[in-house]
Amino acid sequence: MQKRVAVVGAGPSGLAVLRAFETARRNGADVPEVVCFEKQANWGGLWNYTWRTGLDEFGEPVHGSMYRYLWSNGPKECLEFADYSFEEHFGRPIPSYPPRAVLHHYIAGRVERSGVRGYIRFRTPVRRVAWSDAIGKFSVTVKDLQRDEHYTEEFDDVVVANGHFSVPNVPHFDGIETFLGRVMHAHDFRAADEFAGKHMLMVGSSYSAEDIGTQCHKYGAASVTFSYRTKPMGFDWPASFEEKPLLSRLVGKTAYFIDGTSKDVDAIVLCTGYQHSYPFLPDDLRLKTNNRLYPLGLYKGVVWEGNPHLFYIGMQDQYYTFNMFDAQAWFARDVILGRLPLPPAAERDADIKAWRGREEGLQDPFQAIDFQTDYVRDLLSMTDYPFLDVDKVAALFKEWEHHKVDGILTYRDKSYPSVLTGTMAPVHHTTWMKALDDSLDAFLGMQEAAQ
Ligand code: FAD
Ligand code: NA7
Repeated sequence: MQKRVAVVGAGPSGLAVLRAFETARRNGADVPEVVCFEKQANWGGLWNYTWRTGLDEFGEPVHGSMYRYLWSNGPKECLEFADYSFEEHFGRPIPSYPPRAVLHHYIAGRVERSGVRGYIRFRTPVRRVAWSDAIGKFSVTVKDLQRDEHYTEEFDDVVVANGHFSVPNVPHFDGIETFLGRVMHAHDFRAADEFAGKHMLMVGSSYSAEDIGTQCHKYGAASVTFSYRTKPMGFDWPASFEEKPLLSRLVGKTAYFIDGTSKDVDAIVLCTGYQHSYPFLPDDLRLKTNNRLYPLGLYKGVVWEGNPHLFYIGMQDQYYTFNMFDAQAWFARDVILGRLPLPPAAERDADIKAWRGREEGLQDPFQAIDFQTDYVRDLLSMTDYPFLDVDKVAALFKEWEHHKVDGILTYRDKSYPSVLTGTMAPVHHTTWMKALDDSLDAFLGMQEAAQ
């Protein structure tokens, strides 16, 4: 009987898996039947923007954490798929920092061309995955939201690709319940316009704080205060920005910080990260980790230590994204196809520990970039994924870090060469601070106007 593989989620990670199997199939391999369950109505994961927050029309938790006016926070040249360049997709070179809709178009374009949409059952969240030792298979229970019916099917392998930036981590601060303004987590942030003229407090000091804070400034916020727990971001912020240590309490509209200083604010965005959440998995199959470069329990960051028929894609903290998901997907595919025999459990464990040991010694973002570069290189060395010059990608990531330090409001105006084609990206003729329309038409139209 033909083997069956279930994929949970049709975001960039799940789509990478579909594409990996389809590539093998088209090259003549005997591949399993692959079924991808996706709870949203379309593919693209977080890149599939929704205006909704809280629960969707079926009462399901809204997956989307992306907001309007979101532009890529890293150069597109660092995430380019090795087998599908931006130039091929758009028919011409485009600037280095596209807005969300443009990246969604690119992700979707590749999978549309490979014809994998038919493998996806949309509007079908996975509810339960159970392993049976007796039959050596998983039973996967899902809900067809449109029919309002559950059903269960059996699979030989399961690939978990449901993302880990959707279930918010929401700490409590004294007085927050009586704060006289709006409070939300970054997961529910949708548009900066409503905060024009407001004094904003961002709790957190990572990507969401930086990006939502700068975006509020771009759309007219009166001031942006960041509150950090461990260390400040330390950028050379313009005058209306300020970094404060941890928030200790709120009284009325006043935020007090642990250094005794205070600031009156109108709204608070808790940019306090996300929880890994796999409610459909039992404890012995469930990854439990914080957001980090090398979670424990996954051989090569992909194969579940306790059951090598279970795979996780995209569960690391991410410098690399789309092309790393591809490298992981090709690896998982080849393990499933039996092309890559797994070493004994003790060797797998030692390999995990070695990577984790190195991760624990990382001192700065540059070392972290090298770490993830080596991780991707390791995966690529084991499969036939097209050549990707990860050293060039790493060099671009490091340049990007320097450009952020040079100007946190101007780094998106820079251009980088494609690692695949060598073509230098054109400069977008509107600087990021002035580019208020984030639509695909505006981005590509502006591009035409510039030529
Ligand atoms: P996701 O994109 O989260 O996709 C997971 C999919 O699984 C979703 O479609 C979801 O509906 C589905 N799903 C979830 N649960 C179930 C279930 N039980 N059953 C069935 N389906 C399910 N990366 C970049 O490269 N550049 C950026 O600029 C960038 N900006 C970001 C901004 C924000 C605000 C966030 C939150 C992330 C950003 N990222 C960025 C990182 C992002 O994680 C990746 O780009 C990418 O979306 C991860 O893909 P994924 O498929 O692993 O997860
Ligand atoms: P991250 O990168 O996981 O960062 C979470 C931030 O939240 C980080 O600065 C944490 O501080 C902070 N945090 C977490 N808990 C608390 C509490 N209790 N109090 C104060 N601060 C806290 O998540 P992001 O949302 O920024 O980024 C995730 C993805 O979204 C990323 O890939 C982006 O591209 C977009 P710490 O430094 O741990 O002290």
